Amino acid sequence: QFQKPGDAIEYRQSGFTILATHFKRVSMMAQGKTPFDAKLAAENTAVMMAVAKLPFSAFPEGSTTGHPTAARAEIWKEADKFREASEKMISEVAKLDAAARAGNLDQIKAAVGGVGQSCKACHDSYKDKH
Ligand code: ASC
Repeated sequence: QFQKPGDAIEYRQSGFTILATHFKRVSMMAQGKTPFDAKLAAENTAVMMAVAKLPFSAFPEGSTTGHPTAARAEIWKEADKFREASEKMISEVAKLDAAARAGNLDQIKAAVGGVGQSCKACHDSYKDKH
């Protein structure tokens, strides 16, 4: 699927960057730091829906050998738990997307919290601090 480990790393990091970029736009609205625009919120969550699962196709075993990244070895040692954590994030993103499509700011605020927690939970276990 990926020619070299570096290709997988670039792909998954790019995916997380896109995800975080569009999440930030929605969370800024949820925090009242930018004006709430229901259509814009839903456009951003649609991108999140499309992208959320993609990085998890790009964690081939051994891909950090010779390519140090923030990815911890536990990703592969606890592959089932890592998959569960990824599925949790994806389901939280789906809730946020539903809230945005409904144009419900209170639901969006709650769902932004859920997505943020699911990002953080995975980082705490599987991402080196740097
Ligand atoms: C973000 C972002 C994350 C999460 C995390 C939540 O906006 O880029 O990685 O939220 O900080 O705790």
